[in-house]
Amino acid sequence: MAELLEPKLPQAGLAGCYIDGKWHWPADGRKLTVENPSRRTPICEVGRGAKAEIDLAVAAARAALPAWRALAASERGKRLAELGRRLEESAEEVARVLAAESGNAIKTQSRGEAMGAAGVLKYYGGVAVEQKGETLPLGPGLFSYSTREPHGVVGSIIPWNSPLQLGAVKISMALATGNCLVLKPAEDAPLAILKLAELADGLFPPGVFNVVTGLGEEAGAALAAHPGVDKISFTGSSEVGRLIGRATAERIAKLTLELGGKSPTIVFPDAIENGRLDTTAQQVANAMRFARQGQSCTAGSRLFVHKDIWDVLMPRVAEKAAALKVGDALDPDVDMGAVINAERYGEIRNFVAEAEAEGADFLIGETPAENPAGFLPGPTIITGVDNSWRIVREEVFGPVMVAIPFETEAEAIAMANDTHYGLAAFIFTHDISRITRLTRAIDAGWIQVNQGGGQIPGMSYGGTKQSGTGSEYSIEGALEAYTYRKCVTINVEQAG
Ligand code: TXE
Repeated sequence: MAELLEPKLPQAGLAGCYIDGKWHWPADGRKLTVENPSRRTPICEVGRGAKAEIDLAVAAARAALPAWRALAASERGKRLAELGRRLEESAEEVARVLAAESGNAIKTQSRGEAMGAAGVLKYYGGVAVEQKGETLPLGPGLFSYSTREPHGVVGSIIPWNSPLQLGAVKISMALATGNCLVLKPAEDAPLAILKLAELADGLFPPGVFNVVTGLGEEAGAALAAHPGVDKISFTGSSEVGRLIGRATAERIAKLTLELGGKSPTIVFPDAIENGRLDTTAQQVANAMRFARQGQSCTAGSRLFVHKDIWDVLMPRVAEKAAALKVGDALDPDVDMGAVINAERYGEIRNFVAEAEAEGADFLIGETPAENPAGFLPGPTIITGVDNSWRIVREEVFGPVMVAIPFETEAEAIAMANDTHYGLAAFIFTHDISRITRLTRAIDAGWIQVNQGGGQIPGMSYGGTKQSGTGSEYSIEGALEAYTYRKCVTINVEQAG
């Protein structure tokens, strides 16, 4: 095994919350221990913020709002772009912290996430000036126009699967549009966000960007219910999404939800013609996000393969997945690291054990061990199931792909849409008519054809059905979700 890389922990690691431009220890001294899921060892302690810290952070954000929203959009953008530049410069340091806390391998995931997060900050830095309004031609006597105004104080709650990337998206969308932000990172992975707060220190006026670390049911629930928060942006489980929906509905606060998926990958015979078998198999494995332990809301976790190529394609996909080296996320040679915690590991284990007990076949993988040294389940591909099985219907959020053969295009579409999710889909074919039919027919916010890539700044990303509301990663998404239209009509004849 190569020598393990060591993370340099955030200086804030013993303080936790970043409120009003200062590091803040919860008054009662309560702490949370962040653990390394690859090794099952503690990394460091952070503050266990709760209602008191949320109150302070929201008050700081409210106080900072008038000056921040009045600042020229280009100036707000400049600061976001500078944060992106600082993150790029510190990418290796931040990536190590990220790998340690999230279990996402430094080689294949965490370095890319640090650079991707920097790219998001720089993109929104550049497009902040696009916060444009409209004019309405009402005739000579009237002048009517609209502007895009920030909602005010935004509360963002993010998960642990790609904390830095999601944090960068939430910070960028809120701040570019003139809102102030209180960010609540996941209790399992708050450290990369604290590193980002360190990098941001002094860049934004105090109170514009605040971080409150803590538990979901304490800090998260207090933020969602806070009367001083005008908008909540949440990424996480459907269960918590519903709770937050209720809390915000109570006071008609604005809400964006990104809640996960069970995305289909559909492969037609022509996708492996002309020497494309290997590339297609690799892209199918990429779409499944095996290298991120499948802990991705877009993961193409339901694979539908035309029966004529099943026997050729499936072994090659299995080969690609099995080639991933599984191990400690800070081992520079490892491709695939750990799932986040004991609870998630146990749930993945239950899903797989249940499928095994019900007679599913395993192309690769096995039921994960009961009490492992690190939460490293490894890639699993399950066959011999149909759309009625729990493992096919529910989001496993682990490196477990189910594969089902199909005969006709109509059958593939019907199975793909037979889910309450609608986030992403992956289609493999080179027939343009088929591509056009399928992209129209499949319910998903993001469809990729002949590739299994990641989100791109500038391209709106969000789901339909129970995958959520609103979209992220684009200026259009930010304007729709983080601003409201203010319309002004001036009677020019009367004016002056
Ligand atoms: O998420 P939670 P969990 C899905 C995936 C996964 C499942 C459970 O299927 O297996 O959710 O993951 C905060 N009020 N996704 O339990 O609990 C919490 O502190 C306010 C898909 O870890 O939703 C954290 O910051 N906030 C998803 C955040 O919510 C609360 C990514 C997410 O945690 C709260 C993650 C409460 N009552 C999980 N309870 C995706 N869309 O990518 C918790 N939180």
